[in-house]
Amino acid sequence: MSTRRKFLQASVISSAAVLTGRQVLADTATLPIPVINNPVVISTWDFGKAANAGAWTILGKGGRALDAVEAGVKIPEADPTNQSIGYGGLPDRDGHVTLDACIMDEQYNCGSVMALEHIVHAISVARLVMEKTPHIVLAGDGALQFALANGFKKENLLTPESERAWKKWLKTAKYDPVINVENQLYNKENDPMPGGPNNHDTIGMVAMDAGGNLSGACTTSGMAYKIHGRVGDSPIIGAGLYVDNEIGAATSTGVGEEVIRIVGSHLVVELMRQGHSPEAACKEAVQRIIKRSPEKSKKIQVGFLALNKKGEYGAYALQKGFTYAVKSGKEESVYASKSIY
Ligand code: SD4
Repeated sequence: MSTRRKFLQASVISSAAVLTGRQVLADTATLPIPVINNPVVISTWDFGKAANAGAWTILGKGGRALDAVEAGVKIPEADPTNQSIGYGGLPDRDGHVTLDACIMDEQYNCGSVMALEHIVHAISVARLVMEKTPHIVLAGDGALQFALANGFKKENLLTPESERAWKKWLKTAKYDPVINVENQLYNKENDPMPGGPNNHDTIGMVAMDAGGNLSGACTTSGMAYKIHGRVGDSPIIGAGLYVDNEIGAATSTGVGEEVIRIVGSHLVVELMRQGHSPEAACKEAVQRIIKRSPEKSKKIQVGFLALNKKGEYGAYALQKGFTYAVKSGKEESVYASKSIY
């Protein structure tokens, strides 16, 4: 290493250490980034709290963010009471539970599975696609075949509760995504989705480890009662999740079609690159959705959350009711996101 580079590295470490009272690991000769909160993990919705605790078993011991986000999102994937992710997820309109998931590390490595059936831990299949294949995305039968060839067990993901909800929905068979239940617009008497108000949710999780590296994971059974084969934003790198280790990471939840159109998570990261705080970047992305379709945006939910390289985080949603969970050495909290409406 050149003397100049060594000198720059030393000044990165010492200036960051002065600012934070802690040694920051830096391997590039860039401007000092005062890390104020790491390790830290953030994830979507109230159930993110249990997922964060799973991630913390790794982050708290100085483990890698990538391992932490995988371990974290596996918690709701395996939870049959969570009807929006993994085992117990609500099916598509034909009764198939189809999973979408993706994962991304600090070096732009990423892997994804789309419309995967019969495997509880879609996120682990996505990680294997990233690590063991020359590809990024495997879909449908090919993804299942790959999972089975790599030792994953074939299981029935449709629980009796989710099957009951689907059969109830079949009576009207009207595809009409419902905004999260806490939302003021949601009216139980008029529930357009008799299968249950929570017909969509997703876990998106982003984390920074003690070494200052970022990773993210996103996994879902997608929009309930969707057309068979429909893929949402969650397994699309840049839409449902994006990680740029120099800048930050972002993930999304809500009606995926609207997120895909604006490449939402990538947009949030790029806005942070331009100097926006995580919350301001998420707000700007939400406003982009409103700009395209002001009327439609009043009837759907989309939420983003983001973490920057300093360990600052924030979120923003279209509607009230979006919550997110945070865990760091300083706190374990669930916050209500700000929203436009
Ligand atoms: C999708 N974004 O499949 C997912 C579903 C979701 O809150 O997050 N709903 O479009």
